[in-house]
Amino acid sequence: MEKELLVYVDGRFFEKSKAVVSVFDHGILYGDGVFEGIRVYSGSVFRLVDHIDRLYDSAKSIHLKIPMTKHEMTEAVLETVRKNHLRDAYVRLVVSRGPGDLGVDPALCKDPTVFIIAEPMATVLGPKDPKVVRVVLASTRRDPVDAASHEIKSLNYLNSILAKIEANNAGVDDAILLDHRGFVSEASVSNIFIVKDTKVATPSSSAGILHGITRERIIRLCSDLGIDVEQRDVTPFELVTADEVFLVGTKSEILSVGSVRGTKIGNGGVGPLTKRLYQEFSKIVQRPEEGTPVYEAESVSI
Ligand code: PXG
Repeated sequence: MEKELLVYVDGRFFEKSKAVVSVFDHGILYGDGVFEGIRVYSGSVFRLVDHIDRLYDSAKSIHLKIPMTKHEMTEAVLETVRKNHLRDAYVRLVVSRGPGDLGVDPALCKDPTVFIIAEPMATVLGPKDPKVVRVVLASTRRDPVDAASHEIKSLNYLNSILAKIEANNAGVDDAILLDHRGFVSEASVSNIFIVKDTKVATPSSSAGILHGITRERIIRLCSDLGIDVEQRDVTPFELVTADEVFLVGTKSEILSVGSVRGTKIGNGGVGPLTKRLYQEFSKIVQRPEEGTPVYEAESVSI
C-alpha cells in the first residue's frame, strides 16, 4: 500500500487520513485565519522568508497571535517537506483562530491551530511556452481595502470563489475581478500584468490586491531586464486592448491570457515579453539563493 502523506498539526505529524481539526475551530466556522501557498523547487523552498513574513503580517492585521516564532515556523515547514521526502512540492501553511464557541468572538479562541500540508507538485515552468488561458470579467467585485481586504491572505476566499464560479459557468479558465471603482484588481488566485507598446503595468495596492510574492519577483525581474513596471490603476479598456496579458502566482506560476470575455489579446497566443519572462522565471525558481534548502547539501561522490 502507498504510504500516506504526513501532515503537521500543532507540532505533531499525522497520516493524511488522520490529520483533522475541530469543527469548533473558527477557521472552519468563520474563515477566521490566515494561510500561505508555497512551492518547493528541486529541494529548495522558493522565497520561504517572504511567505513567512507575509503570514505573520496577515496574522497581525487580524490580531491573531501565532504561537510560534518565525524561526520555529520555518523549521516546521522544512520538516514537513523533509518528512515526506519531497523535492518538488506545494505547501499549504494554515494558522486558524482555533477552537472557540459558536459565537463569532475571537477572544474566546485561546489556541490557534497550525497545520502544514506538503504534497508533490511537478514544475510546469521550463523551456516550453506558458499555458494560454481564457478569462472573463467577473461581475463580483474585489472586496475593498477597507473591508475584508485581500491584502490579508485570509481563509475567507468566497470573493474569489464567486468569481471562479462565474468563470466555470462561462466555460473559461478564470475570472478577473474589478475593484469597487471598476478598475482591474486581480484574478481569483493570481495577480495580473498588462503589456502595451512594450510598457508593462500591474494594478497597485489600491485595487485591493494580494501583494503577491510572484508579482513582486516578476517586477524585480523586469527591472533587472531594464523594463519599468508601472503600478497603477488599470482600466478594463486597457486590459482588453493590451498587446499581452499574463497572470502570476505561486501555483499558476505564469499563465498567458489569450482572451478576455471573448476578446482576443494580441494574436491569442503567447506574446514575446510573456515568453521571455516565463523563460527567465523558470531559471530563477531553480536558483538556490531564491529559496531555503530543505535538505543538507547532498554529498557528491568523486
Ligand atoms: N492574488 C490572490 C488573491 C491569491 O490568492 C495570488 C494573488 C498570488 O500570490 P503569490 O504570493 O502566490 O504569488 C494569490 C495566491 C491556488 C491558490 O490554488 C493560490 C492562492 C490562494 C489559494 C489557492 O493557486 N494564492
